[in-house]
Amino acid sequence: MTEANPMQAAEAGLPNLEPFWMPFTANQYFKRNPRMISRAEGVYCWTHDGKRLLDGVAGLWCCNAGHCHPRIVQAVKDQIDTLDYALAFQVGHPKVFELAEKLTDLAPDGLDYAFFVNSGSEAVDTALKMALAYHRLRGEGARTRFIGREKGYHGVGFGGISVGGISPNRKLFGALLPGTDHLPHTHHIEHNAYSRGLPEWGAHLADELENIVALHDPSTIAAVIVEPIAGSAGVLMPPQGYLKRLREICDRHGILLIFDEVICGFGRVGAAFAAERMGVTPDLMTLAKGLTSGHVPMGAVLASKAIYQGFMGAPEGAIEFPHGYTYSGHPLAAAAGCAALDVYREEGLFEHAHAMEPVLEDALHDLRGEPHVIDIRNYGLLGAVELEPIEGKPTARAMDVFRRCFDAGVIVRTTGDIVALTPPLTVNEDHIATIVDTLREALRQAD
Ligand code: PXG
Repeated sequence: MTEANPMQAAEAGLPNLEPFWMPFTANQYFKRNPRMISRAEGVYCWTHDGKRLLDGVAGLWCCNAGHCHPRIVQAVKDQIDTLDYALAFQVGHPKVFELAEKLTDLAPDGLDYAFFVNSGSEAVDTALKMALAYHRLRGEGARTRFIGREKGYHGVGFGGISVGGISPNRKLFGALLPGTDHLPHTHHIEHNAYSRGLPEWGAHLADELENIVALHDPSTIAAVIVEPIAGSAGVLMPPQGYLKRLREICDRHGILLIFDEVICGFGRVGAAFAAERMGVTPDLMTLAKGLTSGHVPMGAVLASKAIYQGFMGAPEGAIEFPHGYTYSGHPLAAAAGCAALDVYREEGLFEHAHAMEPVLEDALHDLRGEPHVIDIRNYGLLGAVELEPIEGKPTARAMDVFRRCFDAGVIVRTTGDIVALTPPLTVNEDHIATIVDTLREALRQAD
């Protein structure tokens, strides 16, 4: 074990790094090689020692309106001066109702109800519980299974890792939710390398759902959950027609379809939601990240009217859904959410993201032929460059590229040997050129 040295940290003007157990981080490496961000504005962040970085990943795919957006910051300041907290159960406060209306207005037709939580992981576990309870209330209590997908990421709750399909996130934790199964993933660069937008090959992979349904008996399946575009596993686009086929199969068997749009939502795909742009509406949708443009933690589940009404048969006075969190719909988060949705609309950020899509696409695909590159893919303001791994050292090459980009003033994100780009929706042509040129240089220098 390597411990951080508080003396060295103090000399570098940093706090003691040892006591904080960092999430999804190589703690020992970080504490010997800290990378700290202490300020941010728009598309830029600054390190504790004053170095400016162009943020190519909008925080962690969340600060869609850019960092410290003045209107969102002001809304949060105004809120904390007025109401810090209101009890969330059996009592309300106005901002969260305002947000529910704004959010359901933005949502695809049919998703008319919003339930608020504090993160994407909570949104996923909430949606899974809604699905189970909905079926039980309809007298179909045998529907207890969930179908996720290989390479899916649905956060880190027990439900989320059970339906998720990223093995390192599961294998340390033993028994998970019983009765889950997984669709095959759709990542096939042998067919789809260098696709621009949604790949042409692979809609038939959705038909595997029919086999899984037949295997388990449809009457035992509560819901199918997928990310329209898988983010964490490396920006994997659904083949053209794939989501529509999933929707048809779910409808045929009375199975609910959940889209996890924690990453895809709020303009990332050049529209409000992937469901809207791809023309497929789920029964439940999970959201977080861009909901407040990352300024305050918040997640949400959008539900169809049928699902909401399924709960409302309970006698008046009874709690219809015994679920919620102390901080569900927290006033600061609700204020940030209202301001973020206003900013997205009034600044036309979803339209801007759509307009920037071809710019990112052309810039990224121009990296074809650079060292180690084996695939490039893009959709909306989501892009990925997949690298040939170093033999025997998976992930090392992409981490090397990440560090080179960081040192050259650009933040990218890596997963496996894939470099992901998800800039704030406010980026312009010059920002995109800087990000991609920096990445090109890093690829040329990488091991
Ligand atoms: N669903 C999806 C699709 C996600 O991408 C979650 C749920 C969980 O959200 P919370 O708020 O509980 O973290 C996520 C989160 C990355 C990365 O760079 C991705 C996420 C979080 C942090 C890093 O791959 N996605």
